[in-house]
Parts: sequence; structure tokens; C-alpha cells
Amino acid sequence: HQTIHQKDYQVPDYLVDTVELSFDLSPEDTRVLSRLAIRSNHDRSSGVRPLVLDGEELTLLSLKLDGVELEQGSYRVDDSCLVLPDPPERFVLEVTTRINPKENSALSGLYASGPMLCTQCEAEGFRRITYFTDRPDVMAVYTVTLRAYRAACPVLLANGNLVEKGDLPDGRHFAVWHDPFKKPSYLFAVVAGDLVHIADRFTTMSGRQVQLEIYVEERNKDKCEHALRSLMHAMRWDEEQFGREYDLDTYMVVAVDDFNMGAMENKGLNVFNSRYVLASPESATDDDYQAIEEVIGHEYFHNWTGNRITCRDWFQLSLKEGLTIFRDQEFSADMQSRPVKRIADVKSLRSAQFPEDAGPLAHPVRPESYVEINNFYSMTVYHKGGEVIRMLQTLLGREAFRAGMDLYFERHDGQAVRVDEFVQAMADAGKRDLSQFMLWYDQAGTPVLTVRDEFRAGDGSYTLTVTQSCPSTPGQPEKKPFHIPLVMGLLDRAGAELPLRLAGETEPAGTSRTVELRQETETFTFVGLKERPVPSLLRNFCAPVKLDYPYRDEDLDLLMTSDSDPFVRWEAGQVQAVKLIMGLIGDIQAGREARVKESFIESFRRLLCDDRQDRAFLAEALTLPTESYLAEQMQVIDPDAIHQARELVRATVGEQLAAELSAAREACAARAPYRPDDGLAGCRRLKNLSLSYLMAAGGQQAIDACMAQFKSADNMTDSLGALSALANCACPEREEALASFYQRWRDDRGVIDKWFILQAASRLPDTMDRVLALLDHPDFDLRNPNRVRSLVGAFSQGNQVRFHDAGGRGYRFLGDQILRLNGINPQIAARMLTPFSRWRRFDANRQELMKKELERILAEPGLARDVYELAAKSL
Ligand code: HT7
Ligand code: ZN
Repeated sequence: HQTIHQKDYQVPDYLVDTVELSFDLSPEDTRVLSRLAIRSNHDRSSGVRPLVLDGEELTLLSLKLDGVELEQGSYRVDDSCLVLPDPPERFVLEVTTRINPKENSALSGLYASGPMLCTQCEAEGFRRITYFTDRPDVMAVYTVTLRAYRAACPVLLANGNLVEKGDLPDGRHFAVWHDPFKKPSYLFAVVAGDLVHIADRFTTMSGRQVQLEIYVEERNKDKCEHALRSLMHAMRWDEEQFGREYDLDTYMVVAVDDFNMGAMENKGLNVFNSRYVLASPESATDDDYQAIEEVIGHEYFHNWTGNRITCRDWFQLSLKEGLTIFRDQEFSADMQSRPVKRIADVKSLRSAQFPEDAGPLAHPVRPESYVEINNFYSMTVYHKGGEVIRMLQTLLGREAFRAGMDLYFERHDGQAVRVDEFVQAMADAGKRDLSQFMLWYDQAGTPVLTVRDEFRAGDGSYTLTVTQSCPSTPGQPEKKPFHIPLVMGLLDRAGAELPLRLAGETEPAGTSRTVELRQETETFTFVGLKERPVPSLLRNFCAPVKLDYPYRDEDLDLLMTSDSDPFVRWEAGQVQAVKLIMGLIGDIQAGREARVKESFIESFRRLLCDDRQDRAFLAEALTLPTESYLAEQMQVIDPDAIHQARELVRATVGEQLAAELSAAREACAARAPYRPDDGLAGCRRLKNLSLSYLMAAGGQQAIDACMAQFKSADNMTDSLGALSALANCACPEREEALASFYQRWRDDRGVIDKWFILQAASRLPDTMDRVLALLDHPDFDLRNPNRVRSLVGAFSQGNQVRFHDAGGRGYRFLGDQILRLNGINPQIAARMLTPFSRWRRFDANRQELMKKELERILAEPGLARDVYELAAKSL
């Protein structure tokens, strides 16, 4: 398998101005005629370069150059490309290929999902439809004709505007679509099937009317309202926050059940995993509603950050993905609670991106090389990339950041560019030197900020010394210092925010300020202080770093109750919880008695009784760090001790605060029928969290409360809240509830995914057996990525204690499934490998067992590129 390097980039030898595609659609035999207007893009005086068109899984039926059929021998074709050795300077190439969508289980290119046909072309799927220069810097104008049987496929969609449609003989019909915007092939899309749609109109800021349409299968027609409303919100938000208006007359979204990722931003025709479109109060949770709003926003925002301005090559993927993640995070923050959204984003970064950045698959936000680009749609490229954009906004300030965005759109609309062009626009608009900042794109690893302080009572000065370091990562043993914004404040012992005056300044500059780190060690001396202050550091999680400051318990108490920054308040509680649980883990490992400190329970009691705070924030503050986050804090991960210690804290909270938890449940009990937008999602979260603590303490009363909630719930949030607590309880009610849930929802794929997840994530000791049995359940299907994620993914990535069973059964199970998936869907197979990449973090026995699985996978003949790359790098 070949490695592609960023440094080898060369401009394309040939460009394509127009693409005319004509599809005769049929599930098992689709014919594609492609008519390409091609022109040379290199200096031909020093020799004519061959035209190399990418193509995979295609049967070539005919090839014409300027209308003349090419003879065999005048071109070369193999299983990855079609080569014309000596083409003219400008010409029209006509290629006819045959493809089989039904056989396409990789879900890349044109494939069948249930009764419909759809495409997924990012990153390199277009080459599975026809021969093409399948790279993002070849941008062309597309016209697409679709033909199919009207009975099977009454709806025929492609990018852009519908220009013509009509009947054909024999019950067939056609539609012609034209997209006036030049685009790379990865944004091409086609959908054909028996679909219905709901529609609305949006008036843009300049007064243009846009038709919005959401397409689904008939049975899902009443589950699209929320997606449509979210789309309208996203369109308005992008106009108001970034001055960006939509540019076509229609915007279509199609929901499909078989999809490798969340959704795809194809120009004017988004294709979505149905889990990010379909919602009804009975079948979707509050979290589902939020995720739909976020993903709808994300794909919509790509229209400017990704489609109008795209990536020059795939190394620049974060140019569109990091920026669009930042935009969707800001959109969601404006639609919901900003602090709670920030906390959720930080939790996900720490639980998935930090471990990636600390392991054998660590790579920079802009990777230097890849074997399979699909493996780089990673937490680092997306979410660390989003944090990098956020740091730019922090460094420049909101106003200059917005000016930088405007300048970027003005300079590069219609182009395929690099990250450098984006950062240059920011540097120019903000009048800042951002050359050192670029290291965030090119150096991997999570920096550590070690902060030490000294208070001098004599002159009332307080010095913070900040030293940054960054661990070695594959191929990068040494790191240069990063340019880091550090947002901070100082609190007095009563919790009041102190004015911040640095030595040499005449006036204090507020009570929260951004200091900039550039050198390995920086010192900041604040003056005019009467007593040793408590530093409030990394406000709003202003940089994707780890912080090392020796907070005392009383400092954390003060920050938790008094800091003006909600992230710091939440973080102070998390640091306390980590300290407590780590201590308990030590006790358990040493065979000592493990007891939860009274002071910890007291701080939870205070929080539970605090009725001033937002319920959603409170629920976050009362949630313990996850087992996988705790694992990250250990030298050698001990999944059993982590589980035991955390459960001990949960049970102690449940026992000792039973009255307060019950009161919190009561206060949050529904007083009116559920509405997803009733503003009570935080209440429901707190209520369900309280229930889970009560269940951790045990006892029939809690089980009865669960069953009562499960039976009376008028919405999926409450139903699932009760059922997930029951799924972790070895009681007869568990089986009863799971069985009745299945019976009620057996025809709803999205809900049955939840049913699989609950069982796969159960902490009960028999979970492995249960998971093995579920593999044979009639509703399990290895060809459906959502189902694979719900069983294989939920068990191996969401159930640390059962997956890492010291006997190695979990590992064997995962190895087996990866090998089966390798032949079905390599992208999904590769995504399932993640837990094995962490093998070095465990004890010798588990290391050995995981390594054996990696070796078994690598020994498989015919291993897909995707799986090979990750397995080889993990070892
Ligand atoms: N830009 C989209 C990426 C995507 C994708 C990548 C590889 C394989 C399948 C895929 N489906 C969608 C999604 C996004 O970031 O918006
Ligand atoms: Zn994206």
C-alpha cells in the first residue's frame, strides 16, 4: 500500500471544465456516460504528460476522444486508473462505464440503501462511478441526466437546479439537473428512489426565495419537522453571524439508512444518515434533537466553508472541517446554553481526541502523509482543528476574526486553497504575525502547560510562570513551542474577581484577560494584590492543552462556587472528582478499604440543593468523569479498579443523598406534555441522572421508580433514562423492560439501534455473552453501519470494563468483527480498530492479548488499505 506525502503535491496536469453525466439507473446494472471537456494544464514544450484518470470497481464499456472510439492499445486501464499516454491540448472524452450499486457494500460511490440509490463521493468515491481526475483541486461545472423506471424511482435528484424532466418509453422517465457552481468531484451527488418530501421556503437577507426540501421514505414523513426548522435556523444564523447567504434556488436534504458517517454536504443536495434527520418526541431523545440541529447546521455551513471555498488537496481537510466544526459549535451554543455546549465539546475532545493525540495514530491537524485518506476524518482533523480556529478567534478578538473571515471569502471564493490562505487572511485582518501559530497545524500531540506561582507579600506582586511542553509523537520526537492564548483571572479568598494589572501597566485591564504564550517558559507578574490570589486558568477552555497546576482542595471549592467562568466552575468539580476517584483506585489496588470522603458528598449535596443554577449545567457538574477519561489519567490503565472506584462513588452518592436526589427528581417531574423545545431538557437530564444515582445505590424502591418512569414516559428521553438504568441492574424488571421496548419499537430502526446500544454498554458481568447472542439477532446486520456502531462500537468503545475483560474475550470478539467487516465495508472496519490502538496503555497481559489480535488482523490476506494502515501503525 502506497503512502501519499503532502510535500509531493503537484498541480494537476489536466483540468476539466465541464462534466456531462448521463445515468441509466438500475440497482444491479447502472450505465454511466461521462462527457468531459478537458484541457491541458502543463507546459507541453518539454513533453506531453499522460492523462491519468482515477477509477475503481468500474467496467469500461466504451471510450471516445473527440467523437472517435479509441482502439485498444491507445490507452491503458487497470483496477485503479485509465491512462491516455499522449492526449491533445483540448479535447472531449466520452467514457461509458457499468457499475453495480447493489453489490457496493463499502457505501462509497453509487450504492443502494434500502429501496433507493444514492451516492457518497467524499473523499474518493467519485472514481467508483466513472473515470475522473478525482481530486479536489479539479473543479468543474456539472450537468446530470438521470433515467430510471418511474414506478421504482419516481424521484430523481442531483446537485443544482432541475432544468428539464419528462417521460420516456417503457415506463421510464428522466430528469436533467445543472449546477452552475464549479465544484470538485467529491461534492457530486445523485439520489433516486421512492421518496416523499416536506418543504418550506426561506427568504434570504437579500430577499431571494429558497425552496427547502427534506426527502425521506414515506413511513418517516412525520419525523422531518425538526430538521427543516433547524435548517431555517442555520440559514438565518449564518446570515446574521457571518453575512453568508445561500446561493442556489433549492436546498435538498435526503435521509438514508445506510451511511458511513453523519452526513455529506454535497452542493444543494445533502445526503444524511437518517439518524441526523428523523425525530419525533416518542422516538428521539433531547440529545438526538440537539444532534440533528448541529449536523444540519454543520452541513449547511459547509456551503461557504468547504463548497464555495474548498481544499486544494486532502492534507488541507481541516481547512473545511475544523472551520465548520467551529461554526456548528457556535451555532449550537447560540441555540442552546453556551456553557453547557462548551462543556460537552470539551468532554468529547478529551475523551476521544486527547487519547488519539497521545497514541500511535497521533497526527497533526494537517497530516504530513497518509495511506488511506478516509482514516484522517479524525477527531484531530475535525475537533482539534475546531479548537485551532477558536484560538484564532481568542487571539484576534471577535471583531477582527469576523473581518478575517470576510477577507477569506472575498479573496478565495471559487478556489481550492490551503490552510495557509485561511490563516493569512486572519493575519492580515488582525494585523498579527501568525507564523508561529501555524505550528498548531503541523505538530501533533497535546501540549501540557505547567503553571507555578509565587506571591510576594512585600510588594503585593504575584508571578505566574507558565512552561509548555509537548510529548513526542510518531515522526516528531522534538516539538517547538506553540503560540497559545491563555485566558485567566485571579480571585481573592472571598471569591471576588480581582482587577488584573501586569507590572509596568498603569491601569488594570479588567478581571479576565488573554495572555499569550510563545516561549517555552513565560512569566506574568501581576501587581497591586493584598493577598495570595487563586488563579482561574484556561477559562472557557481557551486552548486544547492539559493543565498542571497544584490546586489545593480549598482553591477548587472556591473556583467551583465563585468563578465567573462556567467552564472553570465545572472543571474545578471534575478535578476534585478525579482526585477522589484516583485515591480510591489506589486503595483498591493496594487492598485497602476504599471510602468516599465526606467533603465530596457534601459538595454534591450543596450542588443538588442549589436552585439558582441552570439545571443542565448542574447535571454536568454532578456527572462524574467517565471511566475512559479516568483511564487517561493513569500510567497503566486498570479497567476493573476504575470501574469499582467510580461505582463506589456513585453508590455512595445514591445512598447518602437519596432524599436530595428524590427531591431533585420530583422538582424536575414533568408538569405538561413533552415538547422537545420546551426548555426543560436540562431538567430531564438532572432527573435521569438522579435516577441513575439512586439505582447505583440499589434497592427495590429505585427499581420501582425506574419501572414507573419507563411505563409512564411520554417521550424517549425519559423512557431511555429509565431503561438505561435498568439495563445495568441484574433484576427481572430489566428483561421485562427490554422485551417490551423491543416489541414496541421493532419497526423503528433508529430506536432499535438504541436497544442494541443499551445492552452492549451494560456494565453487568454477562454483557459479553449478551453481545455475542445479539450478533445472531435477526435485526443485527453487519452491512448497516449504524447497527455495527450500536453493537460492536458501543461494546468496544463505550464499555471499558467489559471489553477489557482480562481473559481477552472482548478482544477476540472485536478482532473477529473487524475481519468480517474488512470484506464488507473497510471504512467501518477501520473505525472499529480504535480500541486496539491504545494497547500500550494496559498491563502486560492485556497488551499481549491485544497485540495478538492486531497481528491476526495484519496476517489476513486481502486486507483493505483502511484497515492495514491503522493496524500497522498501531503495532
Ligand atoms: N464532509 C463529510 C465527510 C464524509 C465522509 C468522509 C469519508 C467517508 C464518508 C463520508 N461521509 C461524509 C462530512 C462532514 O464533515 O460534514
Ligand atoms: Zn464537515
